[in-house]
Amino acid sequence: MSTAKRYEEAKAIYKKIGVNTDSALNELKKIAISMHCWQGDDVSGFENAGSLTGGIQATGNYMGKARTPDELMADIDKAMSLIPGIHRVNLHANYAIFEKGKKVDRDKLEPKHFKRWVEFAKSRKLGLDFNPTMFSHPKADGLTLSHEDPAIRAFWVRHTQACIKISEYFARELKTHSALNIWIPDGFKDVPSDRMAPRARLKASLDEVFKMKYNKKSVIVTVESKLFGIGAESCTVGSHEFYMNYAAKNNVLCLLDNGHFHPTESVADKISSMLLFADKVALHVSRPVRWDSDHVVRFDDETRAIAEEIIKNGSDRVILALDYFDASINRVAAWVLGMRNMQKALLAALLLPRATLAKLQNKRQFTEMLMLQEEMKTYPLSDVWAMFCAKAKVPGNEGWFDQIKAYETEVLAKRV
Ligand code: RNT
Ligand code: ZN
Repeated sequence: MSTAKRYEEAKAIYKKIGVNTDSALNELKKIAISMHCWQGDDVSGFENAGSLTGGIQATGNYMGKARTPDELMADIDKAMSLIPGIHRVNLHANYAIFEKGKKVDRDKLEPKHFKRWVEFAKSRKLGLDFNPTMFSHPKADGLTLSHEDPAIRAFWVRHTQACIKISEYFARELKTHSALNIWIPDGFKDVPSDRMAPRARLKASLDEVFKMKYNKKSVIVTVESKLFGIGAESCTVGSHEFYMNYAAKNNVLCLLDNGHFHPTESVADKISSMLLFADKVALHVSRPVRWDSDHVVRFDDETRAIAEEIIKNGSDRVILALDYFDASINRVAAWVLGMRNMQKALLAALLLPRATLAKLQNKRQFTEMLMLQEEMKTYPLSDVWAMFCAKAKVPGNEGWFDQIKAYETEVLAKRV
């Protein structure tokens, strides 16, 4: 059956329960997801900095990892060509592109080091988001913005400020906001005897960063909390409570990464509470498997629950980015999978009879509410998804994987 025919039938089925599939497709088209550049090369960046540090880890050794800006950009292009819609790219500061012999340290980074990224984004109509890189560096030895040594703290303060200026440049050039996310790896392997001093230093360092003037409309600063990292199991300085309070008092936003909480905590549940006290909330959608493992985002219950909250509370209030790095599978496919899964989850949420479900809850008709929530799971989502992909001229089913296989043989396998 043709995609159009399937869509017409699905449309009628959804219409019976009061859901308009045409508006769902229009809404989905408007949602830009920030695709993280670091899935393409296992968070390596272009500084030849050596191994990944900071308590995060990309495991696996699949062939074809991008080694240069050209390779990474080509891989991003390939991935984006298989993802419906126009999205954004999330860069890290260690993806600066230097002219030969003109490498500078991270506190000296300037917009010009990201000119090629801006050209890349401009010609593809993509927005750019940004992240200071406070790991994989000699001055990031367990602590950064909360370091005991004022000189090291000052270095990372300067780095963060340099990044804010680069974000301003992105926003100016690309005429869309740039989200600037601050995450630090700071923490302690074993139980610290003083939790207050490092947190006080982090607070003072952030205050120092924000003494600078920047365009608050174009640069949306977010702060990302974490529960633990490898080698920082007993205490992370930038905990959720720390940043939730810091954000509230300093007019920046919280970023919730769903790999950064206790395994049974639900980030989906947190979104409405955050949005009652802030204009927006930022997310790193990831997939923690028993720990903050950063597996590829699946179309699973957790992602769907997050997507439902995004849709119910207004997608314009959520700064949406993905964050995972799986080096054990084809990295381009990993991007496509995660992005398409996030979009499918958003579409599933858009296709819920939200008003009816809310009414059932209000009237305490919990049996009927449960029944309807469950029945919705087997509604013909795939027929609507196929139409969304067809409109974007992207394969609507596993057909996209043929292009990954060809790219692997023609491009990735030759990177030896
Ligand atoms: C680490 C955080 C952080 C990083 C990226 C590379 O636990 O999730 O967001 O994944 O900055
Ligand atoms: Zn994250």
